[in-house]
Amino acid sequence: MIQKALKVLVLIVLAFQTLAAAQVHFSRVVTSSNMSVIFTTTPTVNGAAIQAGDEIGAFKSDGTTCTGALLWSTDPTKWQIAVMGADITPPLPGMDANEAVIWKIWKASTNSEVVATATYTAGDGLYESNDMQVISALTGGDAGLLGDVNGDDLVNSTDALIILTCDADYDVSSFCPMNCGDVNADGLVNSTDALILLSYDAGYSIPFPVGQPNCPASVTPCPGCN
Ligand SMILES: [Ca+2]
Ligand SMILES: [Ca+2]
Repeated sequence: MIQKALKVLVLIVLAFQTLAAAQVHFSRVVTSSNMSVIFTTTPTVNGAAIQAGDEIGAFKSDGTTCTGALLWSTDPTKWQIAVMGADITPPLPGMDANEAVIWKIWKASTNSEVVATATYTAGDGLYESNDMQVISALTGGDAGLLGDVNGDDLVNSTDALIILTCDADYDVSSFCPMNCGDVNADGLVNSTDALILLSYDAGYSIPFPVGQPNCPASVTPCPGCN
């Protein structure tokens, strides 16, 4: 009797876990053909890693027909999305052969969608039934402002503090990889960049385009990003 009650309890808990982790935003078509796309890194929006509960959507080139949806989780074994192809009989909308996939990211925290750019290490982003493609980077949002590491469109001492915190190896992974933090473009995000930002915030003239959409394409993340 107790065993049975336990089993029911476990089922209820599992059901609630499933509810909590539901994919809710993007509404995709379901057809009889698809290709798999695997992500090898956490996508970013405005330079900050997306969080569990955010969603990735694949779209036809019209940008409105959703052909794939993925609820993001921290488990890399789940970083895979099925992108649906069009059916002929009966006709169902989906990707056409050689049609470019458009990617979007939905941020649960702000309930906002952004278009994202993918870098492929296998495949080319053109739909092919039964293909398997690999995306090594998916970056969404605007280019970001140099120095604005928390993505609030302001460059101030808060950004400097985040960089110093990261440099001191405290976990600030929600702001990583923090490309906009490499203010002096030396490939590193560290206390030198924080000092430059504090100088900028204090109104000193500095020889870097802080506050401009000019973030480096890649940086070596600071210790608090790992
Ligand atoms: Ca900021
Ligand atoms: Ca730097």
